[in-house]
Amino acid sequence: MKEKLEELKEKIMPDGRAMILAYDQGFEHGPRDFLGNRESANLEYILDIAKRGRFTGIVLHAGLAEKYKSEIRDSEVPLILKLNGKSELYTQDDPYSPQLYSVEDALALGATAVGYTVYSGSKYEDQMNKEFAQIIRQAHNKGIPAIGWMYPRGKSLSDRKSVSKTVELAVEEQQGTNLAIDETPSIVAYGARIGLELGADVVKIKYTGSIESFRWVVQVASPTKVVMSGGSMTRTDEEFLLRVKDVLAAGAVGIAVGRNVWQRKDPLKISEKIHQIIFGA
Ligand code: FBP
Repeated sequence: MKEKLEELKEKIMPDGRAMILAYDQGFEHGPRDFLGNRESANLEYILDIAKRGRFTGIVLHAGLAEKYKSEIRDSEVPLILKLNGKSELYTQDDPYSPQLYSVEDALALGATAVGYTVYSGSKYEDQMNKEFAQIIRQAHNKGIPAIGWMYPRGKSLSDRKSVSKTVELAVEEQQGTNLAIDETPSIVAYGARIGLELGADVVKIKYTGSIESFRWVVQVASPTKVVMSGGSMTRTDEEFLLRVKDVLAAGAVGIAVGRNVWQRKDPLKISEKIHQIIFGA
């Protein structure tokens, strides 16, 4: 199984680099994310970007993965099946994203890897830690990599009260910056570290605003690999590309992003530039 695990890691991270297209936003944010580029509501359009843009993986929930199983297989873009999810319609201070699918489901759909979101800091974090730990164990038993969307959030963070030493540090780090509390180095590093401690092969985390601070995050997550999450579309291509350069300079293996690619007028153009930065070609 160890060999298979290494082989599948190499598939989503050829030459140790990752360029993953995230497409679970239809569930997480809803169709509002598709309004600016309405073609993006269609998986065939997205799959074409993933294929021609030379992405090393595409993230989907099981519904689309099942409906487009043969198209995904024919595209040869590795499928990363997201096993949990929640909508934004019911908002609560402390989020919980329940497990909806299993590692077995992922294998049946031909997935190369599985993904799961953990909201560390939420009052439901124990439940998510438990689910993700179990998923990692099952995935590794089957020789399939597990990616953690490590997104600390919840009332303990948003209140910015002195509930923990980490939140105190994070509030200090916010001074004089535009960083949201969940983008501060202390919070992002803690989320990344939990991913490592749980056994994730890769953690997907937010950018902390500088190469130096991101380098620390990569260090505390190591040997788990780090990919940067995209966030909402930046004003210019250059702004986003600079972030990609920064995280690579800090030791990340790449990115796992969605809106910054498929919300743009010309997704293939930016994909080409991202590929150039990550793979040098
Ligand atoms: P983006 O690059 O579009 O931000 O996607 C990354 C992602 O992690 C998605 O996989 C997920 O649907 C979304 O962000 C979650 O966003 P939020 O931070 O708003 O919950």
